[in-house]
Amino acid sequence: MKKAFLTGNEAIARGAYESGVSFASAYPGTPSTEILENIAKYPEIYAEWAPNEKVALEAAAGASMAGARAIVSMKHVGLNVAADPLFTLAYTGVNGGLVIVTADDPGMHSSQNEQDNRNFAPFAKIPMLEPSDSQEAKDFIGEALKMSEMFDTPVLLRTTTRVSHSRSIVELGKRAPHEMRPYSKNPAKYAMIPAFAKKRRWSLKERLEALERYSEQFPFNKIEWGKNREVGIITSGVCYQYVKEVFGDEVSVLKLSMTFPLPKKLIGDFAEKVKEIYVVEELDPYLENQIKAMGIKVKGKELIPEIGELSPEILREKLKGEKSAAGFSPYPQLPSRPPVLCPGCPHRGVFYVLKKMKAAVVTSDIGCYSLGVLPPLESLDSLLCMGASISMGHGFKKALEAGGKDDIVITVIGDSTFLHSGITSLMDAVYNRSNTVNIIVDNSTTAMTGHQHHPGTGYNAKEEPAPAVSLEAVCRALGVENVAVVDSYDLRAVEKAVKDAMNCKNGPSVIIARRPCALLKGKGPTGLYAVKEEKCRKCKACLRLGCPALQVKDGGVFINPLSCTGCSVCAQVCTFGAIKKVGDE
Ligand SMILES: Cc1ncc(C[n+]2csc(CCOP(=O)(O)OP(=O)(O)O)c2C)c(N)n1
Repeated sequence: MKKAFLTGNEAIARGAYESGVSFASAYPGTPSTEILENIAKYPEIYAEWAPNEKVALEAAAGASMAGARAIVSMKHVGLNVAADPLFTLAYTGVNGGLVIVTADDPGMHSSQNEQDNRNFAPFAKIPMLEPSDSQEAKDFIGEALKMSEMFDTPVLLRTTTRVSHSRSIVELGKRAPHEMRPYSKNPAKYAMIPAFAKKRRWSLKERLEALERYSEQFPFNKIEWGKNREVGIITSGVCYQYVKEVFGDEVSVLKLSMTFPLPKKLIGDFAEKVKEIYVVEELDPYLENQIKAMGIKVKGKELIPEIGELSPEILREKLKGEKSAAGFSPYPQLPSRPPVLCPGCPHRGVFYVLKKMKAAVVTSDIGCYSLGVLPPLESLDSLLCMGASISMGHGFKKALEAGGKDDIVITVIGDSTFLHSGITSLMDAVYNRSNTVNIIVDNSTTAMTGHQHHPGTGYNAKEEPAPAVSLEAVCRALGVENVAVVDSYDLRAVEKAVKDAMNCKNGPSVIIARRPCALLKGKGPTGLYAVKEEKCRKCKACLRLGCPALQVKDGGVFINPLSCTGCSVCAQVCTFGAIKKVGDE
């Protein structure tokens, strides 16, 4: 038996491969991104980046309807975007097995909110599995596909950051090719007009009852009897690892792997045999509330925090009263290092210009450019969800106008985010005649999640050439009359474009500030800039760019040659001509 040391995400990809999945779709989002990146490496599986999670799920639903085994993956907030097809998919069911992976981010390492997507399972009436390590992550994909086909239902597989990104040993198997199931026309199953949906609602109820019986037998829902039966702990996912690390076999544990529908009888049996029960779970009292509703007395959230990630240290403190001397951080003495835009980031100059503009508001979106909210750039006012910048700016502008004001409203959105959900917002601004200034900061990639391709980059998920959507053509086709394209590194051009757009009164303007991300291989700027000490007045105006290559030394500024990319933006900002390209003079 071959073994490998895999992350949860790599193991999920391996599980898809071994289980004969032939269609995979996703939109990137931490901590889920590497699932599709790894699936794309298998030539046997068709893999694609979709423009957003709703499209990804719908495409996977189509592949499943055709009879293929399909997988779709996304981060927790991605499931909000995909919620519309999700809820009705529970009614239609599947043909080939369909797994929906939702990767949650307790503690918000890389997210705008903290969301416990286990709640989606009972809400959408879809069964759910929760792996607690990489071996289970791989195995549960096979289990989920089997369950999906057996019960004619999509299945949710929910991970969290620590399962997605931690490595553990996985036994590898061979690919078991899956025969395409034949598709036969059946509108009563696949076309959810009310008359058909009403009937499917009843079969959905029967399916959930059957799934609950299945959950009682599901071998990965298991009791591990400890040395004593005074204390029993019910847990799932990564929390199972924390419980084992802290208590070993001191206590008895009911490990739930199928967390919807719950195996009520198994839980009841366990409860009868232990004296006191604790529910150890991250985020919401999801298990706790359901177990309490069964009439079983448990302790949970009165002891264990419902905000942020859990850890063995937190459990030790809350359940054993043992305080960790070092606190919860292994290196509490280290200063915190907030994230910053990279040296050479093309977004930096745009924010430098925006800070000078007297706009009533600059609504932003989600991407690397969100960092423009922080000092020293501080040019952004809002961040809500992907695609919200243009629509929020539109609403802001209309509200100002209703109050008799004509102040400037600027919006900022990335290229991947524009294609994800910004297009419809811009359509709204055109349709409803909003005089907003909309800047698409186009760095030709989905940088924030690690450089994934999107429909505008000219390449697909397998790095093969693909048709590239033209952002300017899309904007013009939507009816935007004022579309300008500028080089993000050219501060004068950016400033002129913004000022011109601010004077336009015939609907929304779009400025596409374009420059590839400086970290894209072979696409970044070249050269090196240095400070001419004799010309430097030590005014430190260049530090307002917040470029990590610019450092204070002996009261003046020094450009670290190891970090400088040669983007030239600092040289444009220096009014004394003290920053020069090395080799130019
Ligand atoms: C619904 C949803 N899906 C995915 C994400 C993760 N995510 C945040 S920003 C982003 C895209 C960033 O790309 P782009 O807009 O091009 O900006 P860049 O980071 O390249 O500057 C992604 C995928 C999210 N926050 N919300």
